[in-house]
Amino acid sequence: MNIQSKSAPVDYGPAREEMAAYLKAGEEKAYALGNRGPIRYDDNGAVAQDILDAYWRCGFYVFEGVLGAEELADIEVDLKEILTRLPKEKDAPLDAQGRPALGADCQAPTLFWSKPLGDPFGGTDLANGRHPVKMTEPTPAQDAPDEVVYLILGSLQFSDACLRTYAHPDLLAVAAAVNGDDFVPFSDAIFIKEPGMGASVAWHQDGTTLWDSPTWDQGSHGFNFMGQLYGCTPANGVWVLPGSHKLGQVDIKALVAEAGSERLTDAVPMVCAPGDVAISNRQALHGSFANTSTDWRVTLNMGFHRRASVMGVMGGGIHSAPAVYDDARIKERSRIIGYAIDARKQRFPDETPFAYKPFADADEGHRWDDAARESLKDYNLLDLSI
Ligand SMILES: O=C(O)CCC(=O)C(=O)O
Repeated sequence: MNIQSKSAPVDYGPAREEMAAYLKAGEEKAYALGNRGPIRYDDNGAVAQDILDAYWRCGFYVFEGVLGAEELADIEVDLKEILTRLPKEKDAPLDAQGRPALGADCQAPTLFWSKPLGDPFGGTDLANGRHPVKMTEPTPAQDAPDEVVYLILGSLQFSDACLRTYAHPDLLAVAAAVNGDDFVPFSDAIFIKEPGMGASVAWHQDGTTLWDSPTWDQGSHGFNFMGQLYGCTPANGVWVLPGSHKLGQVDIKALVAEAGSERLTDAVPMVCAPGDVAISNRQALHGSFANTSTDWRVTLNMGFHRRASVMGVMGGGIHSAPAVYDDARIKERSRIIGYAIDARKQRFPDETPFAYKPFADADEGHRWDDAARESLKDYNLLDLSI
């Protein structure tokens, strides 16, 4: 890893020792769960049933070694470009070199800022109040900037490399195995947890709309793939309460009170090497701590739903304006799958591309070119947010 960190070392303050013990114990528990390994298929070409079983048992799975060196190098090139194109400071129209800043001309929400090591959502009403408890906010180094970008939404419009990863054939095979052949997009993002600066994401469950549906089950609110450019550790990675995706809405305040801090008993980290991709059920209780470690975490989030979970449903309003999702909306938002498959085919011509059934059935092709790239501007206004 060769991107520079801007800040001096920091730690968790008075909780540093408890935190270190919690991280170590959590990692041991995570490795004992039996939910990690490469993506494997059975003799009929279906994703191995034991992988799916472990995913449904735990609510997450770590797929090891999915993204190869070439793909990671492409992503890193784009990441560095993205970092240099960020606004000079929050809401500035220009980057540090005086060029139009990334996302400055977008209508859709793109850049999310936080004070270094802060928790912008915890204990607020933001995002339908789904993050009820504020996380500890350790003290950043004196030389840290006032605010940093920790989340970029609509990320596939900013990086061809991320778009190509979105169409990784093994990942889309898993998407089909989990959400059905007619799976649809949800939302895409890059989480950036810079050493000594990266914000917390307070404990939450992602789903907002189907908890009381008569057809609710453990997969109703879909999942996120979390592709790791530099890997992730207990200190900077996402933690999950295993099995919580089956429980309905959990009482997060009660769990924190029971544990005596935000170090929830029984939660475990999703520990990944560079190129690993976790799949995380959106109903599972999850969150991440402020990154006081010396390691970068850059996660490509790629979310997918069952078509039946969004069709005819009123969106939850977090990622996009509330609307009832119909066939036309779903089709328009799904175009990006076609573009991503073609973009990947152009970059990795020897790989067998994923065949997305809804497009194959409709005999629809998508060509990734400059016009398609232009058409993706603000595509996340149409995120299928449930
Ligand atoms: O990457 C993180 O730190 C948080 C991810 C998350 O909360 C999510 O994807 O819903």
